[in-house]
Amino acid sequence: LAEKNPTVVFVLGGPGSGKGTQCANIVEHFGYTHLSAGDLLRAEIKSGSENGTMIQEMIREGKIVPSEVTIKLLQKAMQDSGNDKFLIDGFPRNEENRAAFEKVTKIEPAFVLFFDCPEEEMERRILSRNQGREDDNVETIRKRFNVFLESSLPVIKHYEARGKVKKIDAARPVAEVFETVKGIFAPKNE
Ligand code: UP5
Ligand code: MG
Repeated sequence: LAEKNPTVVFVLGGPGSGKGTQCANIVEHFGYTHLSAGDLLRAEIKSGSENGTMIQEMIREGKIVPSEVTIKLLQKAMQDSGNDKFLIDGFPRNEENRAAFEKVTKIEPAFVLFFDCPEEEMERRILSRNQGREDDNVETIRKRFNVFLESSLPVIKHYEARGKVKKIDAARPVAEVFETVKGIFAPKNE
């Protein structure tokens, strides 16, 4: 995989910050393949895999699934896609995820999109989503927020220190957020 020198963009932000929504827009305009780590894990539960029960329990508790599991799913999805440009949405979620991904894949992200959004707005969005996700209840949402602050923000800090983070005000309407996102992906012909 690394020999192909793929372009990887990590798309990070709190639960409900709009990662999936904006990734769908980016795919449409810029030819990336969207890989949501959460979606891959949920598909793994549905497929009845031997890890399914463990993954389901961790998601219900808002906990971070062991890196090996998530990285395997991401690698397979990257290989199967045939593409060489990826939006990796919702991963890495902690320093261990980040270090393991680099070690295993030898891939460094081109940059990191960080969707910054206040907690009240994220909670409002998740509670009105209604897609039957087992983690979309007030109790689990609180846990997801805490894990984000404690474990995921340090990953963003890591990349910030390396000048790789493009922070976006994600509290605005979808179309406005995408205007900003477009400016980051659009080729600049100066
Ligand atoms: N919406 C979106 N943008 C909006 C806007 N600008 N204005 C108004 N509404 C907006 O959006 C959420 C909702 O808000 C939607 O209804 C949307 O229409 C609306 P969405 O785009 O779905 O936000 P997103 O950031 O993708 O929210 P999501 O809930 O998917 O984020 P999480 O990070 O919580 O979920 P994820 O699927 O990544 O992870 C779930 C769990 O899986 C984790 O808690 C963890 O347990 C596990 N996990 C791992 O263990 N490891 C991983 O690597 C990844 C996940
Ligand atoms: Mg999502």
